[in-house]
Amino acid sequence: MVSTSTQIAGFAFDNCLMNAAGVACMTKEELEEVKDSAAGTFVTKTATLEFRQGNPEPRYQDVPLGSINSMGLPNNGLDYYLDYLLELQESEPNRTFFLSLVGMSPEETHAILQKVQASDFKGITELNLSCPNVPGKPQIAYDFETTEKILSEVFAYFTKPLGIKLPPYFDIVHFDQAAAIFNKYPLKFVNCVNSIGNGLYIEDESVVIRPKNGFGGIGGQYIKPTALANVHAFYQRLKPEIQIIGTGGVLTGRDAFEHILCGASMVQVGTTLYKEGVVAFERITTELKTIMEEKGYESLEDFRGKLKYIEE
Ligand code: RRO
Repeated sequence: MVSTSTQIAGFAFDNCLMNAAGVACMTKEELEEVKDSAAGTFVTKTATLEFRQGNPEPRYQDVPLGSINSMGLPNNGLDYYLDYLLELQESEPNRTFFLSLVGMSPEETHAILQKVQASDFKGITELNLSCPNVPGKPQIAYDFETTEKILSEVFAYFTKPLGIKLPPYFDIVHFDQAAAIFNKYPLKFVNCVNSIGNGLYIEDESVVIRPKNGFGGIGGQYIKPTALANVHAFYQRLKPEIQIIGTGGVLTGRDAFEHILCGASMVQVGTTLYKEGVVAFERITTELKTIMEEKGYESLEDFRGKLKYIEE
């Protein structure tokens, strides 16, 4: 009997696969589809305090090895997602769902988190510190001073389960510095990684998305080695109470297996879900279970974080 069940922040999920924020999660209809698929749970599109139209279209493009996007944080506003999650708590009391959010300023982030804190929401909150696509707004988690200030202020009032969505880091010193900050706070998880920010994809002689003259976040096959490096770097550095969610380049069960081997407790699917639809969850789960069976693993605990190194 092979199981891909997992836990995050003490909540149980019957499958470790779910959507990545931004894909199949803008509307209740899309969220319902993920909820009723083989996925273990869902996360909402990152919500701001108010509705946002986002950047002009075209702003997302599938490309052969992945995707490029500059959506610009379009979303239906916090209340839309929070009200839906509060309804689900009544109709699906045995399941736990994720709410993604961030403000357009630190003040707005606090206003949103204070609303969530004051609400009856019993699920898990993911604070997105890594949106690469709002013109003039840098990816927050590349600025360690701002990140630390936000976290210290948030944990002065926020007592519900909270994790953060991170951008990919590319330097060992940055892994060390970021982990040292995160270890000071009662975070339940870090999610590695958001898209690799500000790539450029060209077809013939032109960019393929309108905003920012074609610059956008890269997802899919391109980013798996970077995602795995971030998952494992934080798995090695964070205190055990902070779990890792692995996101980036998950096309197959083998990709999910590698994320878990690097330390992930939950694995998110973005570009592949966009390209294939929710049937991807069943396929990837079956592929992951087949690998586990071949290796004699019954649960994720049997191999989570057990990446092997080449000894001297
Ligand atoms: O909406 C977006 O442009 C977007 C966001 Br908030 C994010 O976190 N990551 C991404 O690739 N796109």
